[in-house]
Amino acid sequence: MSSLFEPLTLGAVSVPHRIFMAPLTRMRSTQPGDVPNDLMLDYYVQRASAGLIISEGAQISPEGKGYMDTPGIHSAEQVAGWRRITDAVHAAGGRIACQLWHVGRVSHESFHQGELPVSASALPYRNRTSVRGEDGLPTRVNCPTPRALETAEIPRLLEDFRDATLRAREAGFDLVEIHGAHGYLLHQFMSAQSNHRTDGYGGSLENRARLPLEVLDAVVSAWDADHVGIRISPLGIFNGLDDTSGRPMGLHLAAAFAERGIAFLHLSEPDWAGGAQLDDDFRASLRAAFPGPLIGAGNYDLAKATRLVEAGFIDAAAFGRTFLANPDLPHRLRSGLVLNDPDLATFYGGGARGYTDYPAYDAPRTRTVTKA
Ligand code: STR
Repeated sequence: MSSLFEPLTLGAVSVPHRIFMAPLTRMRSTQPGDVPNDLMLDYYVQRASAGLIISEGAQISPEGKGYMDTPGIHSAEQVAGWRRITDAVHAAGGRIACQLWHVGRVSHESFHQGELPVSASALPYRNRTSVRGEDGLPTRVNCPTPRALETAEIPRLLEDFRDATLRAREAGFDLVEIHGAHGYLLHQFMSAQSNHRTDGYGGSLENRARLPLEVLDAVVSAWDADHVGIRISPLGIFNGLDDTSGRPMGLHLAAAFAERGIAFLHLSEPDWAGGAQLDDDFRASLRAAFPGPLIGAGNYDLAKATRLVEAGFIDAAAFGRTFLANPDLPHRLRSGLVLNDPDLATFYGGGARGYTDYPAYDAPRTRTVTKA
């Protein structure tokens, strides 16, 4: 039996095995209001056998939204919707973390009453997002050049993260995960390519790391370090952002996370989006900088997850597309069963098709064989 099937403790939460469900945007919340609904409840309950479910990104504020029909975690109605989901996941024996999301510039003015999305700096860049088209279906559009957040707006942003954390607690989540990856707001501050600020949040590597760490401290202050994790993607090109100082930034952050004793660090590897594989040297330095629970993710299969856990580089493996297509993934991996293939056409938006209709593996009934 591989160590993937051994229990693990992440801060305040103990899990029975190390096969996690990665955060996956599915764009199926109820409108208006970006409210989690019973279709989402069915989807998460079907996947409750995960060691830990990490929810799809939930925007911490209306400003933090970047895609059509993603759920929020900033209104009472949203909290009520999530509460039904977390109660049902717990009743099914599972655990679920809330991913706190602010997309920054990966957004569109149609989500903000014509106002521009915010970022570290007002730099033109090339990327696309999904908005509602005239037919009501998601349609891809170019992201506009954002406006730069004023220094005086940062305290309000930190307050939004604090409020969202309080709401996630109220909604019954076991943990929160800050989305610091994939070219969204916090990553836009980390990268010297997207951050040209001249205040205390730009310039040196320490300054570019300031906002992510202040956000982390704000979130911890609304709960405690034992309930807070963060996801980063130090290497790779995501959402029009190229981070050339990813290695030193990743190691600087990992050490700062370790100092704070947070529940986990979640590493998203570049190869899920067609990037290079992480090398073992970088894995070893990250592990040395962050001795706490480390979750790895990025187009893993069982062999890769097993190797990384057994080598001590990570403690748990999160599966995205594989979990999306296989609601009973831990059982299938443990028993070496065949896997369903994910259907790309139904990833984002729509209803039950390609969402709650992936079948669990039907174990063939044991036939009573009558001996002659
Ligand atoms: C990037 C990584 C992440 O953290 C969250 C998302 C969810 C929405 C995805 C996005 C992804 C990649 C680009 C997508 C977008 C929805 C529409 C957009 C696929 C996976 C485009 O098609 C350009």
